[in-house]
Amino acid sequence: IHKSFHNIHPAPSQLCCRSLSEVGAPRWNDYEVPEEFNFASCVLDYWAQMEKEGKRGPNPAFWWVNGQGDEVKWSFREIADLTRRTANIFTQTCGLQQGDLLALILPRVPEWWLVTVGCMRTGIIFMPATIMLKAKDILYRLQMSKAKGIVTTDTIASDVDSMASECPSLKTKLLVSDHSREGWLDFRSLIKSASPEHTCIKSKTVDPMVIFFTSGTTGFPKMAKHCHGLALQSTFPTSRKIRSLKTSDVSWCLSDPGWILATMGALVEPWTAGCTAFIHHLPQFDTKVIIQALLKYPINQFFGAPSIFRMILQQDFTSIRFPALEHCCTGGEVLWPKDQEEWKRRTGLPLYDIYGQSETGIICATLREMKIKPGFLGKASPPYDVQVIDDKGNILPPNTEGNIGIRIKPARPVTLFLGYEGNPEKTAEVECGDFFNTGDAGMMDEEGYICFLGRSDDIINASGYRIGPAEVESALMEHPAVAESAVVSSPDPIRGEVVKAFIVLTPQFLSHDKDQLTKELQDHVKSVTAPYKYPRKVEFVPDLPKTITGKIKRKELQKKEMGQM
Ligand code: BCO
Repeated sequence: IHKSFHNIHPAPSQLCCRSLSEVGAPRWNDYEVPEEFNFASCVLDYWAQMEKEGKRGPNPAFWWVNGQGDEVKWSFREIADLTRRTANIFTQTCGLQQGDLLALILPRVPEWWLVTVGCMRTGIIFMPATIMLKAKDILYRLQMSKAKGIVTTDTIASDVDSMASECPSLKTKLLVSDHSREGWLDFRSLIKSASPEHTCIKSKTVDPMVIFFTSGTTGFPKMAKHCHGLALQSTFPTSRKIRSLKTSDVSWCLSDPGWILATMGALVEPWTAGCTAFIHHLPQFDTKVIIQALLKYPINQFFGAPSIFRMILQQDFTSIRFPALEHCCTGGEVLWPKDQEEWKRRTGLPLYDIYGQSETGIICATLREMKIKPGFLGKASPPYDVQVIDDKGNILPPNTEGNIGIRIKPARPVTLFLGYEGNPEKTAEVECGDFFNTGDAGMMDEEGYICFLGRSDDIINASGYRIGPAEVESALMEHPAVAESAVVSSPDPIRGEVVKAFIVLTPQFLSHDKDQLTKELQDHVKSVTAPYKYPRKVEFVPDLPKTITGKIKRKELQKKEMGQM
């Protein structure tokens, strides 16, 4: 546990091409950093080559269904062809270049996978975001990033058009739709005529690849920038033991394409293993559809946030056997031991936990071969050296509560984000001595298992969504009924936590019906920002607790909410 990252970190070497000559999935050692790495050429094209040589089975690499009878199945060779075409659309038709930023706001449609790999091939930095974003969220992202391009769908395109004049950097708009739209390039038509000949860039492992927007306690989301090395983590022997995916597996990761969980769990991880990434369009979350899909399709690997498992367990069944399902994995929020037990009791399957952040990829995991310790996340996942630290960055002894930290000195792990783009102050804030401070409180036992004990700051994790209170408070303040508000986390039996707003009303709304006003404020938040952030609980209060300097004491409200006061 205490071994220094530096001592086990060999010198970078040129390894990328080596993998292509090996039989078996491309892999690097847990701490090996090749000088050059590109997921498209090193991993995806490898599997396409294996297919060509008859060394991979006939199961598809990608299998998409929409529940209405439509289905897309692609082999690795087809994906290689289609993503090369996508790369040519970006560089030849759109004139985008390596290092340019592209906003990627799509639901679970096959084109999301093409755009992601197309960006990797060209070195265009993609910025995934959820389709739930509203106009203001999108404007913020386009302006913050100075994105040169956007790929999105009909529902978002009109918002983009309405604010185009405020985004001077935005030159290219690509629409994924069956209809055309003035001023937009039609992705589905272009891909048919684009050339399938494209040479993947020779990216350095440390060259930027992707930016995830991630919420903080104050202000609006920050841009966590990752290099191509992020995708390297899934090739490491230890990471491969998390789910032990085989080429014959059918893996379903339910995450919305806007989150790092989808980039890693629904694309990088299954394709590194050469297996099938199964996707259900699922425009609306519906537990019954999930259960039906698990019964109908040969899905043997299932991955989603704990809330999804809890919601399935809410359904009226005492026992269920999903015919193909072998392994279930969860992450993104706290997994409670009682849900793990209940899932095992009713489905016969253990539920394995992983832990990570938008800044990190997977930090800890309970590998398939490890014993599950209920209430623990698992152990450090290489290349991370994870320690529980105090506020100065000193390593704490076992069974002592502190902050979960990742060692960054003397060497920064290549899978850790490069920093918050354009925000060196915030990047410096999360560094603590020789460690990156996750901001999560935790404890490690004598065996190296780590447990999660909550956030050290005000960030809310509601059913796996990381929500900054300031974002919700700012949305509430736009409503004339709100004089002041304070947003905190509130415990919830299904979603783990939900957003709760304490609201001081303006005088003219004091006499309004409170239930009606609650609904109006919830709808208001859903209409001005991504709806997953809306306060599921609202309490009207005469005033808010404040410090003598007038700062709202969120912590006090939080403690009250947790029943600790
Ligand atoms: O609850 P309501 O029905 O009142 O509201 C829901 C939706 O109906 C509503 N909505 C959605 N689109 C809308 C809209 N309203 C207006 N306009 C629209 N366009 O908004 C609310 C959405 O809330 P939700 O998504 O929390 O609820 P839902 O649909 O019940 O989904 C439940 C979950 C569990 C499927 C969902 O919460 C979920 O997907 N959670 C997991 C998130 C996740 O994947 N996190 C991982 C992040 S990455 C990470 O942590 C790093 C790990 C390595």
